[in-house]
Amino acid sequence: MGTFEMDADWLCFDPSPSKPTYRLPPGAVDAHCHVFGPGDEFPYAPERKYTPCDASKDQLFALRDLLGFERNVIVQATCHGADNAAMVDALVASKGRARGVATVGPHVGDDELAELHEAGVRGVRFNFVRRLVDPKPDDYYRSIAERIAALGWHVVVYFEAQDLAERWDFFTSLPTIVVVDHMGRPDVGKPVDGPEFGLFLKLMAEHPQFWSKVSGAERLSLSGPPGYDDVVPFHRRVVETFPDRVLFGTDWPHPNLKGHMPDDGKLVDYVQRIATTEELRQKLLVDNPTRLYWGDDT
Ligand code: 0GY
Repeated sequence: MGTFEMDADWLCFDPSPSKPTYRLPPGAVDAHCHVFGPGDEFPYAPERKYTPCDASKDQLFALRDLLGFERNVIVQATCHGADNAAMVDALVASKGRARGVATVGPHVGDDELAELHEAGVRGVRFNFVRRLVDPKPDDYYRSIAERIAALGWHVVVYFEAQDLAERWDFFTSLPTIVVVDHMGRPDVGKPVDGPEFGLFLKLMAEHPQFWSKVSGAERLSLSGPPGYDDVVPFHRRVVETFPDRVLFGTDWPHPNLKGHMPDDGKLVDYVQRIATTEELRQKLLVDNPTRLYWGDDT
């Protein structure tokens, strides 16, 4: 047995996902995914709120190839805290085919930031989901944002819809592009034209530095698989209203899912339902993530 035992109710990712019927366009990017450990090599953080099953870089790259993506954006998961070693190891092994989003503290050294940049990190993640991280004051995050703005990086924020009003002034004062994970986790049992999702759409409309990931259908859905039908109108609205500021990601290996584990091949097929023209899919899957994460490639 390894050093870490996954939580008793942890659902491990699908070990044999289907090949999508939808053929991804050349250059497609899976812009939200993670690596977990392996814990024996890259220990999970003492302050973590969950212990997952291991999900290695080699398993991620095999999935990338099966699904037909060319590139990944690997987002630091909270089970690794601010130790970015597993994510950086994956970036280096990808040979330029992955970029990263890191977790750092306000006192991170200039040398460490330079090393992260060299490895392929282009953003930091601020996580406001209380079941995942202990809350920290706004100034903690503000000082990180000021440090990383100088590198041309952006901020990725993860929060739940009911917290947006309270965080609005802070979010809109950040000095960088701000990418919102999973569309700010709307309650899809509420109307797409209602006030809760309306506030998120207003954020995107009034603040052109905001981007949204149209990801997490399997996480947000109340109706569940196979179609995640109740999430489609929300994702579609964001894709069609802000086609140049949306990203798609599988969210593999799907931390903290309860009830079911998605077939990642079917998640790729799902993209056709939320981006209904070739032009929208080209922007969502290729042009937008390439501009944001590989824009400085010469
Ligand atoms: C996600 C969502 C979750 C977890 C994390 O870093 C994490 O631990 O992001 C979640 O539990 O909702 O996007 O991976």
